[in-house]
Amino acid sequence: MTFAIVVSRWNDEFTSKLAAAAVEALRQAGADGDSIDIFHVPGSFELPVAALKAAKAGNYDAVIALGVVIRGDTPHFDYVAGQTAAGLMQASIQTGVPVMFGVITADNTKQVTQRCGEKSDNKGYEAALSAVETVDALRRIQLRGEERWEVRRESLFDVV
Ligand code: INI
Repeated sequence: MTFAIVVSRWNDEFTSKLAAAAVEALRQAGADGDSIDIFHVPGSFELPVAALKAAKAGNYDAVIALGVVIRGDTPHFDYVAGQTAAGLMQASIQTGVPVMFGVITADNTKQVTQRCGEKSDNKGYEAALSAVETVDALRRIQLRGEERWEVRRESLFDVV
């Protein structure tokens, strides 16, 4: 499996931990260094366009988008968080390539810290494992569908 990790530089002290944990999870799942590419973008708002580009490149089985959006005093949070989530889903559905939502949306840095810990306490780690599981599920769906088509084709052939 090959993976693109797109990471926001905004709140870099946290997003770097998400990226490190994502790589750790992928390596533990059997991915080697050559099968993981990491790309940085300025903020979470730019994650969807980067994820779409990676998904369209055709060389990645999954894209893992990592960011941290923290609520402030203005409605800015709602626009950034909402559009980031919607854009990532759109990139995934539009291309058929799984795009993982490894974006922490939080009210404060304490909540963020709790989600940047070790293994399952880290949103990047969790997103990476979800990527592996989803790629595997999609491959099994594809194979099973092809097998079913083969069975149907053979039965049609018998009739003719
Ligand atoms: N980007 C984030 O990833 N997290 C934030 O908390 C954040 N805040 O708070 O503003 C943020 N803003 C930048 C935004 O993602 C874009 O990079 C910027 O608007 C340029 O398009």
